This record gives sequence, C-alpha cells and structure tokens, in this order.
Amino acid sequence: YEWQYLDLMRRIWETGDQRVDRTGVGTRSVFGAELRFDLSEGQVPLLTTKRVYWKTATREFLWFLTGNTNIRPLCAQGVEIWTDWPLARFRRETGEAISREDFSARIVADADFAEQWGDLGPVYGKQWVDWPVFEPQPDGSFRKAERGINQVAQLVESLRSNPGSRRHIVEGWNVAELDAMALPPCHKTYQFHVADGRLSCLLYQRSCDVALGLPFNLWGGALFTRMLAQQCDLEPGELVWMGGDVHLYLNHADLVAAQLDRAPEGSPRLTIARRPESIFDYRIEDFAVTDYAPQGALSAPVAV
Ligand code: THF
Repeated sequence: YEWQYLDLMRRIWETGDQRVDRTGVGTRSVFGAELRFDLSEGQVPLLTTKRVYWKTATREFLWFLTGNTNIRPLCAQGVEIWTDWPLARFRRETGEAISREDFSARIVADADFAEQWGDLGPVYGKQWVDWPVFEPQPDGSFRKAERGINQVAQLVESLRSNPGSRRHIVEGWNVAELDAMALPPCHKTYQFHVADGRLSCLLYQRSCDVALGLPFNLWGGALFTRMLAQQCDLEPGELVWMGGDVHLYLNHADLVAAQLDRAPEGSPRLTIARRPESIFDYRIEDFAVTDYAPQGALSAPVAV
C-alpha cells in the first residue's frame, strides 16, 4: 500500500509544475490525486520508509477533538508541529529574536502569554466541535449562540442512527472565519460511508505537503475512522484520500531522494486498548502500534 505514496512522491518530483508558493519556498505540484488504504484487521497507513511520529500525530488529533485551538497543550506534551506559526507572528509583531525552544517554554510556563500568542484562531478543533451558530433576533439582527454545533458528536449520532446516510461529514472550511485562522484548513473535509457494517472514510485535502504533512494526515484519517468504528460498533473499511494541490517543497529534495531509494517493509497494526465512553474520551495511552520497524527518520524544514 505504501507504494502508492512513493509513486505519488515520484510523480510530483518528476512531472509536477514548479512555482513559487505562498511561503516563498517553492514547490512542485500536481493537481488532483487519490490514494486508497485498507483499514481492516488493524492495518494502518503508517509509512515504513521513514519513521513517522505517530504518537505526535495522535496527540495532535486528540487535541483537535478537544476543540482547543491554542498550541499550549501541544507544547506541554512536547509536540512542536504547530509552534512555527505563532512563533512567526510573535517575532513579526514584537521584533524579539526569541528561539523556538524559548518561545515554546514560555507558552507552557505562562498562561497569559499563551493566551496572547499561542492561539491559532478558529482552526480545526473549533470548527469540528463548536462551529459557530447565529440566531436571528426579533429586531432582525443576529446573535452568536452560546454553543456552536458539535459536528463530531453529530457524526457519531448519525452513524449510529442512520448509517446509510450520505451526509456523514465533518467540515473545517468555515468560509466566514477563514481570515481569522492562522492557516485555513488543509484536511478540510472528512466524509464517512457505511456498507456491510464497514466504516470507510474519504478525506479531502485542498493542499498537501506530501513529505511532512501527508504521513500525519493519513494517520489522522485512519485513526479517526478506527475511533468512530469502535464507538459505532462497525468494522473499519477503507481510507480514501484525495488531494487538490499536492506538492513537494523544493527544500525537501534530500528527503525525497532518500525516501525514493527505500522500499516499504512490513505492515504495522494499530490496536486500541479500551473502549472509552465517547469519541471525546480517548487518551494517548489507549493506542498501540505493533509490527512497526521503520527505516530511519528523515527530517526536513517546514514551510511556514
Ligand atoms: N504547513 C506545511 N508547510 N506543511 C505541513 O505539513 C503542514 N501541516 C500542518 C499545518 N501546516 C502545514 C502542521 N502539521 C510537521 C508535521 C506536521 C505539521 C507540521 C510539521 C513536521 O515537521 N514533521 C516532522 C517532525 C515531527 C516532529 O518533530 O515530531 C516529521 O519528520 O514528520 C499539515 O497538516
């Protein structure tokens, strides 16, 4: 299954069109791609051609489900994959030349500082569990309701009560709030499908950093599907991934060359140790990966 990933990587590197992107780093990209992964019998699309930090990706995913949009709980767990965006804003607005380590430490140590500088705006978590609702008032104006829509809770409910529905969707692309987000959502739409007691997921990603982001996003899609299947008494089916602008950053050339030189080895499995009360009660200790002996880590800089 992992060959699909490597083939996509090779195709982008060899045939993608090159341009200077938003970040100024430059990319090669193709438009429109599809990958499919079997999730039955514990299989997960966890790459073996480099070490993928699946616990980091899991912590990020559980953070989405809390609805929190501040990097503080991530930094407190040693997860720094979102730190660069608040850090860039801090440096830009204060002119202070703080290191990433010191910035992250300050976010963890100082709640007020974190509140002021650690928030990413209404990104994934907020839209997933608290999509804002506006209620019409007698005078014709609109007022923001105290509680928004919990799409994830509704999804669990709809999978249980109406599995055959074609509306099992979690959407991150809140058009009205895009400007307030540090980054508009990349993995913007998750659609679920039940057939023969099997739960499948279609993950649509508008923009995809194939070297750094995609391994995390595939893991996230598989994890979400497994948690939902467990909560709804379904068997895991398939993960279908679709990308819009699917790209490789030009400064990832060394990673690409090294990874395309490797061949997949083994098939990792994901097990979930217990069945929590709800989709919101999973903890990092609940997840275990077996048969995972990845080839060496390949590091590359993230474009901000
Ligand atoms: N922006 C860009 N340019 N790429 C992305 O992958 C990306 N994301 C999120 C938002 N904007 C993005 C952030 N997610 C890593 C992984 C995921 C990220 C950001 C960075 C990363 O650096 N991974 C390294 C190190 C992991 C670690 O230190 O734990 C890796 O080797 O996997 C895609 O959603």
